Amino acid sequence: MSKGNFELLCLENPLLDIQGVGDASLLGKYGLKPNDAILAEQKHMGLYEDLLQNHDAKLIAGGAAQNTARGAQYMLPPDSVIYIGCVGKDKYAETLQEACAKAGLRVEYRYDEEQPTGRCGVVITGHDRSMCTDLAAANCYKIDHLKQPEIWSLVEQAKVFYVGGYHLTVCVPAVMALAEEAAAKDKACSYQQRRIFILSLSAPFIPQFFKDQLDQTSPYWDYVIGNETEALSYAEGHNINTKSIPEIAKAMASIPKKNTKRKRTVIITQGTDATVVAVEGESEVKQFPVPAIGTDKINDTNGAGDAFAGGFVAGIVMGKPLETCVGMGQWLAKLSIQELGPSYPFPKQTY
Ligand code: 26A
Repeated sequence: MSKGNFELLCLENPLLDIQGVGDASLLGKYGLKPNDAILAEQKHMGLYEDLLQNHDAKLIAGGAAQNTARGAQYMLPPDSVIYIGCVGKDKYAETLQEACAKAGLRVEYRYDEEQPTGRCGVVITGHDRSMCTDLAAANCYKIDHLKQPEIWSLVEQAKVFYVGGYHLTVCVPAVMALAEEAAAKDKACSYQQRRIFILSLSAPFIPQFFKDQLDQTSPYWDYVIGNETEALSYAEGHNINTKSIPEIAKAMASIPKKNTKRKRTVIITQGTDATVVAVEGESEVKQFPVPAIGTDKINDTNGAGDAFAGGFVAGIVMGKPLETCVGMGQWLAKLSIQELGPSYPFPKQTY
């Protein structure tokens, strides 16, 4: 396979997942919902030790967009994907680096001097996963790092940017620098150069509590990816008065856009229900059924959405048609839910 040229650059929060199987009483103890993603408060800080000591928790490389980046690299030629974020100078960072190296993902971390690497406590109950994140060093990403000449040159050579919406809690200037870079290059260069900005909605709390930050980015979305709960949360905060996912997708596709040369595409996954895709200016919203999988084959759903995004974005980088990109996303998600946590099978399978 020929090598890539780091066409895809991803930005977000590198985290180590501390994942264990729990029950209603563990969720209750920390006030967690069965299927959610939240930022940890003081009352959650005992969860991590609790998972490790009492729930046989495993340490697995996580961080939503880092999972997506590993997933995209899984499907692309070597040297296709770079991931950027902030970690501490500790063992957890080494674990993350090893996992990324194994996946062939190039990371360009900022190392914080004081904070430890971020952790995400993941409580698995059946096919649900509850995530509680202590960002720590991941919260210390700085635009100065992105603007360092050796990092910025990687930005300049990339063709596609993928930003996890979770990063809107951390460093909006870095997100906006990538968004503007994508739009600017499209203006200056020929259309074929395909500088594309993709954002993931990440979690319902992002449209809810980081609405202003998210709204700054929306004119730049060439693609926006989310699941049904995130779409509903977006609709609620944006006067989209419907609970119909296709209608919400359509409304999101029609938000005014900076780069008018490329139509916006909105992709909403719905677990085992069909993936909904709306394209700006098209009246028909497409639905792509999800290939079935026996429930006995599901290990856990942690990272399923990230894997979908990884496969989808790999398709975009390869310049594949929309239906192929969706198929690639669904395929990778199906592989990932059969693994422990946000992981992909080795030896590698091919699409
Ligand atoms: C800012 N927050 C809350 C987060 C995250 C996060 N990644 C970045 N920022 N909260 C959970 N995750 C990651 O989501 C993956 C599953 O989709 C977890 O680390 C997990 O691997």
